Parts: sequence; structure tokens; C-alpha cells
Amino acid sequence: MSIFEVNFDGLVGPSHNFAGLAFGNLAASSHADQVASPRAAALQGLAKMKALSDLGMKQGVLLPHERPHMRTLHRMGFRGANDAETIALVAKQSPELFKQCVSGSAMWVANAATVSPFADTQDSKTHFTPANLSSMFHRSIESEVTGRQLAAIFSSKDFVHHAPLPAGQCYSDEGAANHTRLCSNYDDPGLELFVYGAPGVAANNATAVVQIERGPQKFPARQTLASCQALMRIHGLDPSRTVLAQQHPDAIDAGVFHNDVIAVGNRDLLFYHQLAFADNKAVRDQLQQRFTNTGANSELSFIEVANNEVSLADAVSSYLFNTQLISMPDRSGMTVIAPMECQENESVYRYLQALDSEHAAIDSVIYFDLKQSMNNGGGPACLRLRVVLAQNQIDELGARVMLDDNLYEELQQWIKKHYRDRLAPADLVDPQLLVECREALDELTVIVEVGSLYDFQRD
Ligand code: SUG
Repeated sequence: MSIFEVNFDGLVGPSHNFAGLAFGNLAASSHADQVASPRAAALQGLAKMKALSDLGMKQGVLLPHERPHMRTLHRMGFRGANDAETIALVAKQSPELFKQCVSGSAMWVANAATVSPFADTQDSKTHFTPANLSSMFHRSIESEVTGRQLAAIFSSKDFVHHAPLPAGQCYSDEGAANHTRLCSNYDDPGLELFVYGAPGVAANNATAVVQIERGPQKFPARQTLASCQALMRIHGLDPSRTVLAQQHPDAIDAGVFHNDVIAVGNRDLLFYHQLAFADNKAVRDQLQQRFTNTGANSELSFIEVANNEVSLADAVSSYLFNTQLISMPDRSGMTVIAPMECQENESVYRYLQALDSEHAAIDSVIYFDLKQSMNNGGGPACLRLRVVLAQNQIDELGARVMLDDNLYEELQQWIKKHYRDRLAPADLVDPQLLVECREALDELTVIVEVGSLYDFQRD
């Protein structure tokens, strides 16, 4: 049986913009109110998908959401005689709410859900829990459509779809961005590492919980220990093959709002910064010890990057750890998929060149221009959700979302037809943007054969 780890990348939506909505995300804050290019953003993301597919990787796409999100504007009590009037009303009376409801943030699908593959779960099914994203309002409105979309695509009985965790500060969940699966082969039982931001009460003695007394002081912790524990229960994970680790609070305060900004894993390798976890050594020890419970007869490998090799500030601005580590077919080493900001930062580039030439685990490094996403704090790894699938499961997906040459061509044409090249903050309130977005999404659901997905297609 052929088993693959498939990368599903989020297509950037027609309302991609820079609104400075994500407190604690330095790139997003520093680009607030700049002019965006949704078309360039979508083409940059699609080019990465195509390149990975050309390298022999299995690559899928996930769909953008309707924005402005009219259902949320209605729920918040704004209702004009028509959509244009509603938009004008909100723009005037509650411009902050409007900005939140027009964000293209659903593109970062590493925050779409937590996925536990069949080899890790009690019932041998693959479990999905859409992230509630409850710590940021503009992201919290994603979970319903995300869940609907995942259920439509992963539609066979091999998949179990859960509701997002109930909202509330103590159950804030940001999905796969704080979740790493380590394994020998993708179809072997894995070790699931959940990373949370603030210390909390550990509920289950059998679970390895690594934490210190303090949390971040300046920026919010967007994933909680309690939500990680709930996900473990919901997905039916074996506590002996799970590790819950606290993120270093100083890293959060330096702009590491998700763990995938400071650590990335693939198969039996974890690549991370010296300040990734509250207690790196304890995390490493727990992981190594528990990896034996997967039945693997090899050990985990760790690449820890010292602060004096690459500072936390350089790691955050370059997104060195938001790289994707991929295992290409027939290659023993892994390939690093990096944003070009890593090439532009002297210490990071030097580090990656040395890694490429000296470390046996790493075969090559490929750089991509993802500037539009990067300027909002979203690197290569933020744009993808990993799902382990057998070939027959890929063949039986509920929509035409696996990228091949035809789908690539169609999506490229679709972006060029529907997306604006330039979107300034003042353009967001143009009611025509909603019309364009709906036309584009309506056509997209036909291209990917997913049926009626969006509220405006169902209401
Ligand atoms: O939640 N940015 C996103 C970026 C998410 C990146 N994802 C991962 N690291 N996995 C966020 O902070 C900015 C939107 C704006 O300001 O316009 C934003 O939501």
C-alpha cells in the first residue's frame, strides 16, 4: 500500500490585504495598511504548490473563504437593504469589525485544523478537528467553513470530523501550527507533539507535559495546554505516544506566535531553535524516550540551532523554521522549502548553506518568493496542512483538489481572471469586491467539483 504525506495548501483569496490584525505577529503589524496584491499573492502560493508537485510530491489545494463575510456582519447586527448597504453601514459605524470580516487569513491552513492520521488513533481512522482560532476574532470566523470544506473533501468513512473546541480563552486552539508528528515512515504509528503557549494544569499523569512556571508577558499565547489535552482525547491518541510541551515564553514575546515559527519536524527529524521550547532538553528527552513506543527501531534526530548562530530576531524575520521539510520520493535526505527572506538574511543564509552541505539529513534547500504571504506573517509552512493518505484515499477524495498540470493551468487562469492586482485599504469597502469574490468562488467550486460550499451558495 502506498502511503503519502500530502501537503494541502490554502489558495490565497481575492481579498488578501494587510490590516495589522494579529497582535504579536510582527510581520503583520509592520505591514499594516500597505497596499496588497491578491493576484501576486495567489500566484506565488500556486507556484510553490506546482513546484512541489513537479518534485514528485503529492500536492492538494484548499479553497479560500467568502470575504467580506456577510454572515458575520449580519450576526453582529448590521443589515442594510442589500449587501452594498450593509457594507457601507459597517464601514462607517464599525470599521474595525469590517477589517476583521474582510481578512484573507483563511489562506494559512496550518491553522485550519489538527489532523491525527489513522496510524496514531484508537479507531484507526484519520481525525480532523478544525481550529477554533478563538484568540483572534478575524480568525475565529474561519472555523465553520473550514470544517465544512474538510468534511466535503475528506468525505469517506476513513475520516472522522469533529466540531471545533468550544470558544473561550482556556480552549484557544490554532491547529496544526502547534502540532508536529514524528515517525519513521508515514504509515507507522507516530509520536504527536503538541505545543502550547501558557502553562496550565496537566490533567493526565500518563501524558508527558513539559512546562515552566511563567508564560509570555507581552504577546498572547494562542494555544493552551487544555486545548491540546482535549485534542488528544477527541482524536483517541495514545498518551504514551504524545508529548505536550510549552513554547518558550520569551519566543512568544519576540514574535513567535505559533510553534511553526520556531520549529518544524518531518518523519524522524526535528529542526528547532534554542529558544523554541521552555525546556529544550526535557522536550528532547521525552520525545526520544516516547519515540520507542511507536515501535520504531531507530532514534529521532534533532537539529538545534543555537541563538549565537541565528538569533531569535533573525529566525523570526526570516522564518527559517517556517520552512517545510519534505521527503521527496527516492531521495534519502530531506529538502528544505524556504522563503527567499532566508536567502536575504546573512546569518540565516550562511546557516542554511552549511546545513545543506554538511548535514546528512538535509539534501537541498529551495527558496520561494512568498512575499505577499510573508508580509502578513505567513511562510511556506503556514500555507500548508499535512494529511497522511493512502493512494486509494487520494483517488476517492470528495473534490478535485489534487494538483496536476490541468488543475494548475485552470487555477492560474482563474486567478488571472478574477483577482485584483492591487488592493489598498480604501478598496476593501468597495461592494464590488464582494461581488468579485463570490463570482470567483462560485466558479472555483465548479473547477474543483466540490458542490455548494459557501454560505452565499446555500442561503
Ligand atoms: O494568524 N496573520 C496570521 C498568520 C498566520 C500564520 N500561520 C502560521 N504560523 N501557521 C495570524 O497571525 C494577519 C492578517 C492581517 O493583519 O491582515 C494574520 O492574521
